[in-house]
Order: sequence, then structure tokens, then C-alpha cells
Amino acid sequence: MRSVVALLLLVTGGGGAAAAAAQARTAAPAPLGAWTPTPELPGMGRPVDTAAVAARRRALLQRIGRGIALIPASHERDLEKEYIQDNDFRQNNTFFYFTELETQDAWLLLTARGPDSLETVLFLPPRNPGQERWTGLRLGPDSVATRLSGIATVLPVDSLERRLFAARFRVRGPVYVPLDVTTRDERRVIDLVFSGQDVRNLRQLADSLREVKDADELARLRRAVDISVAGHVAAMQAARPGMYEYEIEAVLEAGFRRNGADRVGYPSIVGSGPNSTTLHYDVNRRQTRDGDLVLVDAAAEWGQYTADVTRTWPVNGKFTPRQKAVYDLVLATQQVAFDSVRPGTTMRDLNRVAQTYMREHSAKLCGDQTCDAYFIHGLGHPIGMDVHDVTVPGRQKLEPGMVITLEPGIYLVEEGLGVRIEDDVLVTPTGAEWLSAKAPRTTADIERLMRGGR
Ligand SMILES: [Mn+2]
Repeated sequence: MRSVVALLLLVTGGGGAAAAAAQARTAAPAPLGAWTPTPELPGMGRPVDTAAVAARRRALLQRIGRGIALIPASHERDLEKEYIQDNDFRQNNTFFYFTELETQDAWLLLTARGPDSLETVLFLPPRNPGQERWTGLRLGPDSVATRLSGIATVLPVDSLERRLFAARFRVRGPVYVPLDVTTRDERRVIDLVFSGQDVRNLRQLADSLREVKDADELARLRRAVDISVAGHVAAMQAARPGMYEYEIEAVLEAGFRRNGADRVGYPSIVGSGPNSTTLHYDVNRRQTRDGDLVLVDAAAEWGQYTADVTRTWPVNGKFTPRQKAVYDLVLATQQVAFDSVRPGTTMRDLNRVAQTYMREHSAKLCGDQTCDAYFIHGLGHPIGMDVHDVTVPGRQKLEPGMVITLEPGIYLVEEGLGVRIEDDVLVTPTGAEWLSAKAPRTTADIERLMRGGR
């Protein structure tokens, strides 16, 4: 029952007394500014960047040439059947990308009859005041929706089938639908209207547009990253030997929420001691002991976009020489990978650079084998609306505007010693920009921060 409209994020301007108070309560630094709420939907909506979504729709239609794209919105999830634990609604990413609307049960229809004949129609369910007592205000097929969405033609959803039949006979070319996320009811409509037509999955086409982030997406990602950093810093500052992993998780996620996170981007990993070597450990029930390393892989989602950040630190605030040696090799490997990021390189190239560096600088650190034998996952992946965002294949050339993670690690199971350092990086025309580096990365910076907190 979340919001209706999402946002144009303006990280400018003052946030008023409430925001100032919230910032004062927050242990973490970095005031995050305020965003402009949508007056028609108090406490729910965020403004849509109507120019950005219109440009994305145009880009899609240009790729289609002649044809139809039909994209259903997500539906409210069922508390009794689906065991939802955060919100009972999150928009599907394809619908969001082309609308930035968080409204449910809607449809978006795009038709292209050639490069100069593009049409967008948004279908919305009628408003229902009785239901809105439960759900809060909803966007309906009226002038408010037209203004907030920037889509001129907004129709009630009961006219959907009629309009689709009209489009079917007017527009030649394939019909693109995100087939992998359509429900049985949606398929019934599509099969009814487009039987015998060339119906294709929209995902590949739509996902390829999402690889390079536009300015609005980058603003959302930066904000998600800043919020995530605030949570990591708060967790480092609060950590003490003897704390349970879930207590650290609580501080971390409080840092996210206090700074406006919509939810976590993925289940928070807080792995101490031996758990630091389990890549996707998210049970978080162990009690930490003096001398443990704690690996925290966690990030916030904001405005539909999520960061992906990992820090590893000693629970008592001081690295042992052994921990520092392993940590510094991971850190140097990450730095070498970062220094190699530039347009035209590939994830496969970066992987090779990282693996080679780690192998050649292992000395006897990891025993008989070189340490790259314990770097058992890929170097990184794109982020965006999905934490493992639309995949840029390993051999595809990186382009400015792509955002990737760099996350080398070494996991020595027998020692119960795992280190991963993960940062989010924007590919720029000349190289790369760290987005998450405000969370301390070097052992000296981590120790300084943790000392200051006690
Ligand atoms: Mn990751």
C-alpha cells in the first residue's frame, strides 16, 4: 500500500524542521537534503521526472520502429498468502522505468507507427473512496494523473481491451510484452487481443536501455549509496565485541531508514568470525567475539534504486597484523581494478586484472596456494533497480553512465577469516568515480572511525 507517484529527486533546498531534527538524531554524517513531495498525495507520492521517462519511452519506441509495447504494473501483494515483510507493493522495474509511477493495477501502452508517430496511453483503475480508507490515496484516471505522470492520455482501465483492439488493427509490427512478469489475468487479455500476432518478450529490449543510467537514475543511485554509507558508518561506530550480529544489523538498518531508505536493497549480510567466509550469510544470529572480523554486505533502496556496499572491519576496532595483511591485499586488488575502469574495457578484462594482481602479490599470505584461489566469485556486476541489475555481458564494453560494483574478496574458511570490500563505481568518459567511498575503506580510516565512536 505504498505510494502512488515517485520522484524527481532534488537534493537541494532545506528540509524543514522535521528533517533537521531527523538529521540531528542520526549518528551518521552527510545530511541528505530534502525531496519535494507531491502535494496531491501527501505522505505518499514523489514527483516523476516527466522529461526523463518520456525520453526513455521515445528511446524504446525508436528501437521498436513499428509495433506495440504493452506493460502492466505490479499488483498489491497478499499479506496472508505471500508473507510480505516490507511493503505490500513494489512496482515492477520495467513499468517503473518508463513511468516512475508506483501505482498498482495500471497498464502502459506504447505504439509506434514510424519514427514520427509515437503514442503513449496510461490506463488506471478508477478511484474507490471506500478502498482508500484502507490503502490511502490512489492515482485515478483524471487530470491529476495526467499532470503528475506527464502522460497526456490517461484512461480508465476498463477501456483497455477496446483500445488494444484498435491498436492491433492500426499498428503493424510485433507486440512487446514483459512476458516473464505477466500474471495469468494479464496473459488472458494479451491472448484475447493479440492471438495470432507476433508477441515477443519486451525484457531484452527494455533491459538494454537500462544499462547506461540517465541523470535521474544516477541521482537516485547516488542517494541510495549515500544512505547506505550512513548505515555502514553507524554500524562501525556502534560495534563492540560481544554484540550479536543482529544488533549490528539493527544499527545498520536504522541508519538506512533514518536517512529515508524505502527498504533494504537485499537481505543484510552481517557475518562475524567464521560467518565472514559464507558469501550470502544473512541469518545474523551469532554473538561476536573479541578479535573477530565482521563482514557487512548491505545497502538501502531509495526511489526504486539500490546500492550494494560491503565493508569488513574488526569488531574491537583494531585489525590484527594477519587481518590487515589479508585486508590490504583485497584493498589493493580493488584499487587496481578501479584504476583499470574506463569506457571500452569489459568486466572480463577487469576480472582478469584483479585476479592477476591478487595472484602476483599473494606471497605466502594464503599458504601453499595464491590468494586468488580464495577469491571465488566475480569481481562485480551492474547495479540499478535490481541489485544484480540487467546484465552487462562479460565481454560487453563498458560505457560512461554504467554503474558497477567492484568487490574482490578472500575467504579463508579454515581460519574463519573472510574479507570483502565492495564499492559502487560510475563509469565516466575518462575512467571511473567512486560513489561509496565515503564509507572508510583503508584499515587506518576504519580504525580511526571506530576509535572515535568509543
Ligand atoms: Mn554485489
